[in-house]
Amino acid sequence: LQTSALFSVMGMTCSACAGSVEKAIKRLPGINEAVVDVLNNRAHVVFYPSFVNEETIRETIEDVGFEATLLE
Ligand code: 9UX
Repeated sequence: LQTSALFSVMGMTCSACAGSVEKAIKRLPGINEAVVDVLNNRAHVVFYPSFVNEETIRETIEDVGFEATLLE
């Protein structure tokens, strides 16, 4: 079964930023979809919780250089 998470991502100033966040998330195991919205500072991720969890995704976004908070 898959689940989804919504993150606040602060510090993205261009669409290439959003692209690099999406790419990093999609490199993780168990990711079905990642959509990063630079205008609204959000990342929506659909994933399989047996392979990856919210905190790993959050830390991955931070590793790219942005401040990420799990919203829901
Ligand atoms: Mo976006 Mo470019 O914030 O280096 S500005 S990727």
